[in-house]
Amino acid sequence: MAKVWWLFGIGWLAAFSMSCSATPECINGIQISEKNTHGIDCTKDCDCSTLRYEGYCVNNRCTSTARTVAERKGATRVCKLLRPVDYCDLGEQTAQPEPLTGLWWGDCIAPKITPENTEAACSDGKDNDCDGLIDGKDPNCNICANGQISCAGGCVNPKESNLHCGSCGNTCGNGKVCKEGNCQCPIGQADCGGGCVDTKTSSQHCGSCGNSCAAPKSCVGGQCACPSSQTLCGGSCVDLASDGQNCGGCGKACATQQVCSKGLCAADCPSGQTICGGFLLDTLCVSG
Ligand SMILES: [Ca+2]
Ligand SMILES: [Ca+2]
Repeated sequence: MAKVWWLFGIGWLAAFSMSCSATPECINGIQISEKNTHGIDCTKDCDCSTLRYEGYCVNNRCTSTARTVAERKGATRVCKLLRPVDYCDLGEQTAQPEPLTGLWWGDCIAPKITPENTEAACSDGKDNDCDGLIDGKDPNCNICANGQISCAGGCVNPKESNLHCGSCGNTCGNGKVCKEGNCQCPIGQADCGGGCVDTKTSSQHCGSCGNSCAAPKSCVGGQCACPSSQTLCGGSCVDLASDGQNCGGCGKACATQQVCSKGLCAADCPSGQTICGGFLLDTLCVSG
C-alpha cells in the first residue's frame, strides 16, 4: 500500500511540475517549443516566439505567424516588423538563428535605435532614432554653426541659400534669389506671376505688372514709347528722317515723285542713284 502511495506521489509531482512549466525555456528570446501561441495569454515576447512561429506579446496576448522557409543558414534580409517601433517598421532577420532547429527565418529584429544628432547620423539617409524624420529634416540634426541649418547633409545659411531658402528644400526658382530667408526677385525686377521681369524694358509689364505696350510701341525706361529713333505720328512710330508721309514732322507728306531724305522732301533719283544731301527741291543724286 505504501508503494501505491509512493507511486501516486511521484505522478502528482510530475503533473504538478508540468502544470508549473509556465516559464518556457528561451534562448535568444525564442522558446524551445513548436507550438502555435497565437491568441494565448502572455506576459513577454518569449511566451509567443517559438521554433515554428514568430510571435510577440501585444497587450498580454500573443500575436504569432508561422515562420517561412529560408534558403541558407546565416542569411539575412530586411523584414517588416510585426510590432513596429515608433516610425521604424522594418527590421532584419537571420536564417536559422539559435535555437531554431529547421531552416526557418528567425524573428524580425527591430533596428537598433541611436541618436540622430551627429554629423554621420545626419547624412546617412536613415531615421536613426525612429522618430519619422530623416537627416536634415530631423531637428536633432541641427548641429551646424549659429545661423546655419543642416540640409541634405550639409550646413547652409537659410537666409541666403537659393537651394534652402528659409528652410531645407525650399528652392528659389523663376529667377528669384534668397534674401533674408525669402525668395525674392533681384533689385530692379518685379514678380509679375510666373517669374521676375524688368519693368523698365518688359513690353508685357512696362512700368508695372500687367501694363503691356501695344504695337508698335515698346517699353523704354518703364514707359510705352516709340523706339528712340522714331516719333509717334497718328498712332504709328515713324522715322521723320525718311518717312514720306511724315517727313521732318508729323503729317508733312512729300509730294508724289518725291522722297523723304534726312527729314526733307526731295525729288526721287533715277534708278541706280541715291540722294546725297539736297536742299528743298535741289537734290543731288549720285551713283550707287
Ligand atoms: Ca540619419
Ligand atoms: Ca530621426
